[in-house]
Amino acid sequence: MVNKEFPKGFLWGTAAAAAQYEGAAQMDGRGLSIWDVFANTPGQILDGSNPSIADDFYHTYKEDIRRMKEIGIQSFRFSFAWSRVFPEGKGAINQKGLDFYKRLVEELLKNDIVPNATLYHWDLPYELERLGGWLNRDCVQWFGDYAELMIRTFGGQIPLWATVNEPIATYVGYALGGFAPGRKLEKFGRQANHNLLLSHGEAVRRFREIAPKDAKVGIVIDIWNHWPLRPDHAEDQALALRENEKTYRSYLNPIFNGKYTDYLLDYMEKNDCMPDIRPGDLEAIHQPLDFFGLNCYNRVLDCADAAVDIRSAGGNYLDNGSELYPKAIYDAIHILNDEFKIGIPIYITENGTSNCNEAVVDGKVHDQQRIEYVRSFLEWIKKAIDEGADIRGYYLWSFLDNWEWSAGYTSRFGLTHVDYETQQRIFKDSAYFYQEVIRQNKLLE
Ligand code: LGS
Repeated sequence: MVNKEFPKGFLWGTAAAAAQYEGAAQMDGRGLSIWDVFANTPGQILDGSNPSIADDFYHTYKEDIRRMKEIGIQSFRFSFAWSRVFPEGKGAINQKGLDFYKRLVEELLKNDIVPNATLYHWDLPYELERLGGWLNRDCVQWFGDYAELMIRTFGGQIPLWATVNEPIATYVGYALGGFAPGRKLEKFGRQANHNLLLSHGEAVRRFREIAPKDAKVGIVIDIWNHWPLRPDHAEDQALALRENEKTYRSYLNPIFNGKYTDYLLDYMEKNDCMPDIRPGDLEAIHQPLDFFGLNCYNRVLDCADAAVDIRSAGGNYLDNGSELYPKAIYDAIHILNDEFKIGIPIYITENGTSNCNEAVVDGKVHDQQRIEYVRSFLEWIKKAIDEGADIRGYYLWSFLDNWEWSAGYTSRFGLTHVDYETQQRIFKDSAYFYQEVIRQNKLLE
């Protein structure tokens, strides 16, 4: 008989980010972030919304934590809003902002929910962006000082820390313009990424100096592995290779191997986007970590011929238009363990799926596709564990529907439906499914 149980002590959680949950954007001295400003630029957010209210979690956290408890959530991954703590990104501390996180962490601990904190989940203080943001090398010092304050304040209470969530978002914000701050130059993207990695290294260095011994630090990276749509076409193969090198591998290589690959260096040289890399930088980035946070939602199929329909290769598709390919997470785990030989435990820090409209009928939301999605990803995670991968936990994105960056409120990822007019919460069917998974600590049929 196949053993369907997850290892004892496997941590079941949900993940969130400050800008997507908290709201209270002008409350108690919080400074603006680049996302507040970006969202108020016409045309940037699909539904023209901004994150100033979101889930109003700043005010509802107690009730939401009570609801997490009801589902059996064992750990809550959240991020600190840098501009709540340092309204100008540096200099004067906003005590009221820091106090909010003290209340939040206390409430989680009171409910036996393990806090898992991310220092940077995309919401750079706007005052720092005015100084060049991640393009200004001083960001290493700014981020280091901010990280130090948070580690000193919460190091004894929070066992799991991530420096940065998905560094690629910074590339999207500086090279492609699709995310805040909305800059559009490949060279900016590469420079911002390099400085962000340096800042990650600085936060790890400070962590080692001041954090209690049993607190762990890692980084969260998303792996969207690119595959050639037509495996026998050299152009598709080349495209997939290039995309992989330019995306997640451009972070994994410096962090775990202490170098940028020749492939990437050559690309940056030829495309006039080589960042300012100084002696000692790669050593500063390449530091031992305690765990890896893997975000994985899907794979990407690449085709060099734009006229070919990607779906022509077959496969399963969800109502939201994306492919359901749960093996993506198994492949990602293999990339980390076999290819990069990271040698540290992995937490799945995000996985989940969205819908535009999820009808509430008689007080219920029948989100069968989310249940299928989560079930199928868990199967592949379990297979990896059975084959020896050291995976310690799973964080479903997300407990609540929330403000989904450029998609605004149109993309619902929650186990809980949120009515943004009234802030009323309703558990979807998937919340009860997850409750049962957690209760039994095993794969369900
Ligand atoms: O909100 C973010 C989640 C949701 O989906 C979170 O803050 C990020 O860290 C992360 O990138 N997230 C995420 N990524 C996957 C986007 C999937 C888009 C599916 C499009 C369907 C047509």
